[in-house]
Amino acid sequence: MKHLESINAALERYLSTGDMPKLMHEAMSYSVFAGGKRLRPRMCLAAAEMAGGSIEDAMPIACALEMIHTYSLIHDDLPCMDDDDYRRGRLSNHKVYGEANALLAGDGLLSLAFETMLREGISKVAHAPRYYEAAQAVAHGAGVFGMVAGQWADLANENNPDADAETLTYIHRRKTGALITASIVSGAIVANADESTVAALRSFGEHYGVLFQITDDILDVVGDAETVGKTLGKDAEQSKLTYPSLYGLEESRRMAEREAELAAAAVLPFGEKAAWFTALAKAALTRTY
Ligand code: GRG
Repeated sequence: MKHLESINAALERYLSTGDMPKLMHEAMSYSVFAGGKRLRPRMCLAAAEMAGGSIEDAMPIACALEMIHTYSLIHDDLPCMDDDDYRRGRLSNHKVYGEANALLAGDGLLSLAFETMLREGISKVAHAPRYYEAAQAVAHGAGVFGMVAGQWADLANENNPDADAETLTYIHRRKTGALITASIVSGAIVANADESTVAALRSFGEHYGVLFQITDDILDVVGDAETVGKTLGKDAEQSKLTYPSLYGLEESRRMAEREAELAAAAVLPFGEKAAWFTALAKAALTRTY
């Protein structure tokens, strides 16, 4: 898979920078190196590449995105949130290290993400002048305007009989879509892309985010737990508002196809240069994990 090895090598390096408690490092590494798809860092690097930028300049931002994503999964699995025993095909972090340590491992990854971007940015801004603007896009997608707000709204609407399609859209644009969009937008910005390129990639990210969430919801109903690597059927068990529960499986599949088309259309003007993104959107429709 493109860039996978270099992303993993950089993550190893960033996670081992400086002196920290051994068990804390182990708990953070346990989840980071549990075999995730590295979707967000790969999107960031692909956007930087498409916009003519350097992979090396984008790498700290790409890795920060994966650290933030991993922290969100660790926290989401905690008993006070989704209470999940399995993640990425193995026991979730709190099942191995205990709740308090899992909470801190997540906190550690979140702050290490920002420390990594800030530290590496000092040497990179000379050739990537918009480095900090890209880092700000990551903060925007991860925090109170993005993923954290989405998770908040998700929890707030559990067992809410009035939650409707608008609520579902609000939740997923933020919980899942915002960090995905930030991944691609930050990659374009660090590569000094012009406004129209950033806008086109943002539009791809927004449609891809919805597509990804619809297919995630579908997998929760019809997926194979071993392949997906987590407990399935939890959405229905927790009466969660999902695309299949609101629209049914068939209509959800149609909606996913529509979002894939819209995502591909957003990057159409870039032709062959955007081939990786077009293929990504197509592959999401048939993903099994
Ligand atoms: C705790 C602030 C906070 C947020 C949690 C990510 C998240 C928000 C909740 C996880 C619940 C969930 C199933 C979200 C749907 C989409 C999603 C983020 C799936 C997991 O991402 P993948 O498939 O995972 O990219 P890997 O393991 O491949 O990296």
